[in-house]
Amino acid sequence: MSNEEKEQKFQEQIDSNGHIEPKDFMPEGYRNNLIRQISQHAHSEVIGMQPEANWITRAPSLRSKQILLAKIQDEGGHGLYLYSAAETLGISREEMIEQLHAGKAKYSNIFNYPTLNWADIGAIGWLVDGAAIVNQVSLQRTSFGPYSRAMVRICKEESFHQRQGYEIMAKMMAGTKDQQAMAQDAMNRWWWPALMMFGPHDTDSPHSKDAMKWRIKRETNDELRQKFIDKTIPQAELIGLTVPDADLKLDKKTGRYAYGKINWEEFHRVIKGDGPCNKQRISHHIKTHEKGEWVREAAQAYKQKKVKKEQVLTA
Ligand code: BYC
Repeated sequence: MSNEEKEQKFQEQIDSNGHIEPKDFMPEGYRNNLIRQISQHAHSEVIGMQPEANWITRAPSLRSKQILLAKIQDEGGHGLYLYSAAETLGISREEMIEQLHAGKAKYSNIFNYPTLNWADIGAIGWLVDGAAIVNQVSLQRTSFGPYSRAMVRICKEESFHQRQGYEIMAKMMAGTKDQQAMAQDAMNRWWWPALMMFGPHDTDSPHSKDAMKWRIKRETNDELRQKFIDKTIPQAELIGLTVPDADLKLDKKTGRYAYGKINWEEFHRVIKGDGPCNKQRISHHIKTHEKGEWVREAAQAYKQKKVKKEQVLTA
């Protein structure tokens, strides 16, 4: 088959909602777009453990500590599924980590903001995992098989994360005046960065056109952001939180909310490395990665020993 015929067959497979598997033919642009997106997704899961881990020792009860520990462990697991999915495209985990440490690979804007108090843990679960799940439910139908299957597993855990965050916010809103003020303050600080998680508007999103044609993305950045807004505002109102956007307006006919202007200058500054916590997040990752070298070496040595033993037994 000529390259053109292969590309046509590839696109037909995608258009008929089929999956592309690692050993199938794929255009280089498809492979590179996926490596970029999946590795950045994996880095987000792992870097996202840091702002939450900050509160494990200060969780207000044994129950909340157990829940937070389980959630953070889940995030680490999500990162591992995703690194494995990216590795099937021909990049190694070491290369992906190097790109992260060198500032060549991005991770979600949202994890460059600090967690100042317990209400922030509620806001992350409710808003950040809430935004992530809207995006990830859509990605369950992505065209690349290993990414799609990883998303199915991840979504099951993500909905529990969203609920634990909402529970924290609901409890605080049913508490003292000080607790209510803390919850509202967390809402004020996390709302806009959560909307930015969906990426630039469709008209300013360079990767969207190819990603939609190849069904890597099934819905656009703006479509997903709108879904998140429409589903989250009633949840905020139910527990008495005010959404910090004076321009919010419900269109009663469609059930959709018009919303105010997003500060894209802030978004671009943060994803280029100049957010409140970028340096701290990367230097912590580098330090922990270096400290963990003996674990990787031991795992490799164990694997080699096992392979040798199997070779002796089957000789
Ligand atoms: N943050 O052309 P565009 C979680 C970049 S973690 C930073 O629209 P695309 C959790 C983009 O990379 C879940 N950068 O790109 C974990 C591109 O730059 P490059 C995280 C962003 O890829 C722990 C440029 O802007 N979820 O749930 O078509 C605790 C142009 O953008 C962002 C995912 O990662 C951003 N928000 O669309 C708690 C979802 N947005 O690469 C919770 C998977 C854009 O050219 N990813 N950029 O240098 C996606 O769905 C897509 O990659 C995006 C962006 C919708 C994010």
